[in-house]
Amino acid sequence: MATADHVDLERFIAGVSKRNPGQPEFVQAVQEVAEDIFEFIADKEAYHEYQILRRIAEPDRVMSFRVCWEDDRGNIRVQRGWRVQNNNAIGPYKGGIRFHPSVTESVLKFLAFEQTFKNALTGLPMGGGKGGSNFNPKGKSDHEVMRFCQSFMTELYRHIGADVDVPAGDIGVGGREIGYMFGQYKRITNEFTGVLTGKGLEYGGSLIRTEATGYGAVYFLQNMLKNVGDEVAGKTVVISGSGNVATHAAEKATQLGGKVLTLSDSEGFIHDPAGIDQTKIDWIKELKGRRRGRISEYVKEFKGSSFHGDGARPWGVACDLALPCATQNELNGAEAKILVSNGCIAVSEGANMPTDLDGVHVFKQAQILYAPGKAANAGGVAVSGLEMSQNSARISWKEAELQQHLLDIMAGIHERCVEYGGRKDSKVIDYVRGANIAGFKKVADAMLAYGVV
Ligand code: NDP
Ligand code: 2IT
Repeated sequence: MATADHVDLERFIAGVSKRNPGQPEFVQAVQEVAEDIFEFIADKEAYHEYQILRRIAEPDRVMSFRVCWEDDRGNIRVQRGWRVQNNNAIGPYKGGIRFHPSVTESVLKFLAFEQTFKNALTGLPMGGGKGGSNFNPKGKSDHEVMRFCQSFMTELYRHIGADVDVPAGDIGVGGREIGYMFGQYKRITNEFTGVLTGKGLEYGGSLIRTEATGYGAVYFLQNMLKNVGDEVAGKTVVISGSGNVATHAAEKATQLGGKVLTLSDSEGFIHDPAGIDQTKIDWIKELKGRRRGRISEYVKEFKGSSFHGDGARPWGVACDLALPCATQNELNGAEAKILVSNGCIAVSEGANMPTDLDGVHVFKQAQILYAPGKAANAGGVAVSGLEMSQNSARISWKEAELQQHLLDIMAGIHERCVEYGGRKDSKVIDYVRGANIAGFKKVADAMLAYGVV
């Protein structure tokens, strides 16, 4: 039945582009997934008949709202806020909130789409969502950030709930912002529920949530290397970003015996041939955290290192392992070629969609170990899922227990990728294909169970 629905990939992508004009990031994310799913579903009639891919690539709903706030000089400022609820077939919508001037509906739709597959891969019952605003927290006082967060939540609260949609942090949203937003939610609703994750430990947060994304991305790398009889110890590591994900990826890579050579921010990257060890990582955490400084300040503190400005990216520094942990499309096809030709054997994405489509094709063709963000950075949302469980049961698990859960969940995602990413004609696992198909299958089968809803 419904053979007319067997549209080819090109026509499908042309349709997605047409229905989502001016949304290149969203179209890119859908294309990357569709390239694998079309092959997988070729002989699976039910997925065609019920238009599963088409339905996953159409968010359940997108809310857009005005956010007014007053700056410290008394000026009234107007920002735009969104929540994209992509799919709740396997659990409440779940995904971060991003505050950055580059945030658009396209960026949040791509993130919510990716989140749907990522959350399915964790094995926990979470659907996919994402939200945010074009608000720029850089240079704002704590009080300005508080007023913005309160105003943002005053609109958002009506769309979320512990069993409906559970936001968390992302770029520009850390512990401070989650605290302000949770406080406002509680004030408006008079309810203390696990409506947000990434909360402070004093008010329902989970141990290791802060570390989980960066650690998880390195655990995934470790799993890929182990699968080919290799390890992190003794390897050089290039990392982009210097926020939550990047600093914790650097920390775990160092703990496992790797030598981290670079970190970056939007102004450029630092290169430290002596290696960015734990003392230096702690200094950076303080710099980028409480002091809200710039990565360029590193070279004044640590001799022998250099700063490369004008937004330069670290991919030209020769390395064995690479972890893009800053933002989307920060690694293009030409940079992917340089990494490969410099001998990089594995890439694990801490960020969401950091590699553009050309870069993905370069890594796939070179047959290096390449883990897409939806698999490699799922450790963060996985521990968010564990925070939800702890909140529902009104208990707190011990650190050792949570560390073991994180290790097991990352190993489980790796296994699912191997199961669906192996090819008869190659010994190399296609992790992109594995993640796409394993994530898709779980959501798709739940959607089939519901019929047309
Ligand atoms: P942070 O805000 O803590 O840090 C972001 C880092 O990336 C900063 O170093 C920032 O530099 C840099 N950056 C941001 N935007 C750009 C840009 N346009 N160009 C260059 N550099 C940029 O965010 P996170 O560490 O939490 O997030 C990093 C990535 O990881 C994102 O892709 C996010 O979606 C993803 N992720 C995060 C998870 C989490 O739990 N936090 C979970 C899974 C994925 P600067 O200081 O100059 O802005
Ligand atoms: O991209 C992501 O997975 C996150 N920003 C974390 C989402 C979450 O709900 O913890």
